[in-house]
Amino acid sequence: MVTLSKEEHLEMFLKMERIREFDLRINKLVRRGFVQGMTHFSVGEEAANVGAVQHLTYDDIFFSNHRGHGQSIAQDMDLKAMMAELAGKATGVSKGRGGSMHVADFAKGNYGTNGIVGGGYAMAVGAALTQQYKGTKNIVVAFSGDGATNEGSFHESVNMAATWKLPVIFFIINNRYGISMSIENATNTPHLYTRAEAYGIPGFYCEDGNDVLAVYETMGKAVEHVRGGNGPAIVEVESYRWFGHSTADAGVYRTKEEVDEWKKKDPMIKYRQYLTAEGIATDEELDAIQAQVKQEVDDAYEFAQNSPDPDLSVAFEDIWVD
Ligand SMILES: Cc1ncc(C[n+]2csc(CCOP(=O)(O)OP(=O)(O)O)c2C)c(N)n1
Ligand SMILES: [Mg+2]
Repeated sequence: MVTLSKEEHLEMFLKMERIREFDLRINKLVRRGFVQGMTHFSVGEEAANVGAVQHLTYDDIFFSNHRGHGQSIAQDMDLKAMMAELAGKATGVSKGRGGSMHVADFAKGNYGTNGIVGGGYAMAVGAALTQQYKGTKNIVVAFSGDGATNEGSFHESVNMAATWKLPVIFFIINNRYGISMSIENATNTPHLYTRAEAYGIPGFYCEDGNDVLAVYETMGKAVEHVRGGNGPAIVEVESYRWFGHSTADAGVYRTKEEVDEWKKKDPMIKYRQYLTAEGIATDEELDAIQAQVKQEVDDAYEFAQNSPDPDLSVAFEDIWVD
C-alpha cells in the first residue's frame, strides 16, 4: 500500500471532487445550450485520472483523448478558462476555438485533449523521442480508452517506443465500451495490458480503477520503470463512465442494473470512506473541500457567462508557428 501525507491525500480528494463537480455542472449546461459541441464526461473515472496524473510534474507531458476533462483538471487546469473554452468564449484556454476536445495547457505539460481516437499515441512517441534526445528525465503519458487500443496507431506507436526504449506510458482507462461497442465484441482478450508482452515491455494492471490509491500504486510502478530509463510501459485500469458516451447518447446498449452496479463503486465514496476510516480526514474536512469546489465551479460559470465571444479574426491565429 502507498504511504502519502495528509496534504497529498487531501489534494487528490480535491482534484477528484473538482472533476466530479465540474462535469456534473457541464452536463447541465450542455442541456441548456450554454456549452456547445460534443462533450464527454469523466464522471465515474475520477480515481483513474487523478491516481495517474498525480505522478506527473509540470515538466512531464501528457496527451489526452476526447474524454479529457479528468486529466486536464487533475493537472490543475484553471476551471474558469476551461469552462469558458467549453462555452466557446474568448477567455477560454484555446481562445474559445476548440471546446471540450481541444483544451490544452502547455505550461503544465498538458498537450491537449484530442477528438481523433488513437490520435495521441504517435504524438506521445514523438514527444518521448524529444525527451530522450535532450537527455531529460521527463516522461510522457498517452491517455486513451480501451476502444482506441484497437486502432493501428496504438500498435505502431507501442512498437516504435519499445524498440527505441522511449520514456512513454500508454495509460488505458478500460471502461468496457467504445461508444456502444462492448470490449467483448471488440477484442478477443479480456485484458489490454497483456499486449505489452508482444512488444517486450512491462504491462501493469489495476483491477479496481475506482480506488485512487490502487491506481496511484500501479502507476507508480510504471513511472519508476519509465523514468529510470528502461523504456515504455502499458498500464490498464478498470473503471466505468456513469453517463452516456457523449451528450448525444441514449445509452440503450447498457442495462440500468449494470450502470447502478458501477455507481455503487463510486470512487468519491470509496476514497471518503478510506480517509475517514483511517483517521486521515474527518467528514467535516471533506465536506469543506466539496463546498470549496462548488464555489470554484460557480465562479467558473460566472466567469464564462460574463466573458465575450471571440472575434472572428482569431479563427486563423495559431495555425502556423512563427
Ligand atoms: C479515428 C476515429 N474513429 C472513430 C471516432 C469516433 N469515436 C469517438 S470516441 C469513440 C470510442 C472511443 O472509445 P474508447 O477509446 O474506449 O474511449 P471512451 O470513450 O470509452 O473513453 C469513437 C469510435 C473518432 N473520433 N476518431
Ligand atoms: Mg472505452
